[in-house]
Amino acid sequence: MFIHRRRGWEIAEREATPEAIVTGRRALLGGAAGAMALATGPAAAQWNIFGRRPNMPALAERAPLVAPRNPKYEAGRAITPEPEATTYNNYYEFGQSKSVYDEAQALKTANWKIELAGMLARPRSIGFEDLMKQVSLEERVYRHRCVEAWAMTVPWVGFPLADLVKLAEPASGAKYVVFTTLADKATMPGLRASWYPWPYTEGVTMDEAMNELAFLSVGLYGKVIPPQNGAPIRLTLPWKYGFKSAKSIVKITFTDQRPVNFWQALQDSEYGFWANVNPEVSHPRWSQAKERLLGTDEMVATKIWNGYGDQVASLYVNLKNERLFA
Ligand SMILES: Nc1nc2c(c(=O)[nH]1)N[C@H]1C(S)=C(S)[C@@H](COP(=O)(O)O)O[C@H]1N2
Ligand SMILES: [Mo]
Repeated sequence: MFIHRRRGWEIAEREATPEAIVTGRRALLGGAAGAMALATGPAAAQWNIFGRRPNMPALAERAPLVAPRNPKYEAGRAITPEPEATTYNNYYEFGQSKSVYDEAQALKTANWKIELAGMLARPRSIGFEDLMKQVSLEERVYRHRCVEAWAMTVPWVGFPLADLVKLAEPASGAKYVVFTTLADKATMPGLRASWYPWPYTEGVTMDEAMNELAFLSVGLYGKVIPPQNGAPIRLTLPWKYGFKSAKSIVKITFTDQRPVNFWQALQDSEYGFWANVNPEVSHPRWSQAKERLLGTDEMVATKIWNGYGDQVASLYVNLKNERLFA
């Protein structure tokens, strides 16, 4: 279980962890009792305050994957140090702590296929390598904002989601794109948490999928994406809370029905379909006004649409009655 020593300015990250809702274990480790257990128990030796092991194993070398940087997407703040972005992760299929990077090395990406399904003239399966031959890769530096109020700034390598949609040739009636991610019991210990609605799924509207910002990432920091960040291919939707950016995608479905995503299925009052970043709309259990930058732990103000309003605000002008920000 993830144990977190709290600083005055922080929300307790384990309270912010959606897992706390279902297990109700929040009370057990809250407050002074929790801090004491941490200071005296074996946990104190094993974890530092952000859940990272002090004696981190060396990370596996990754193959280079270099693509020209698209200068249009400069993030306006320092890039997060690579070891932070690759060792502080949310990937519940491998466990509920932030330190799943070593467990995640069990992910098998050889012969990866993505099923293209639903409202398509030609439903089919496409091999990852085959897909790579049909897209052109670029690098984009995007800000990432987790719903738990931590944030990072990452140079992703990938291609616009719009390019994949065009390649898939959906029927004109398709309104949503749904992403299903790998659920492999043999390699993913997190799947034993049977109260979660596996497999992890996410979805966006067709308009969102065609927006220039919507990105499919296959690399980061000039190298192939590691398992813990969603190898071999994951969504990157920088104006939405991080949980929308589904990792290790195995199926993409075009449909006219709005999907119910993983976190929404678990707790609709806290995690909805749209999940656009907005500092003024609090999570029911914490404020979204600020975010903690991985690496420096600096607290900075969160911006509406995570600062990407110029690109995405127009998508939502006719959707004022929707719950756009949670
Ligand atoms: N399949 C899958 N995708 C996922 C998650 C997950 O648990 N499983 N966590 C999400 C959350 S909450 C966040 S913040 C980002 C984290 O991405 P990172 O670990 O690369 O920073 O992945 C998202 N995609
Ligand atoms: Mo997240």
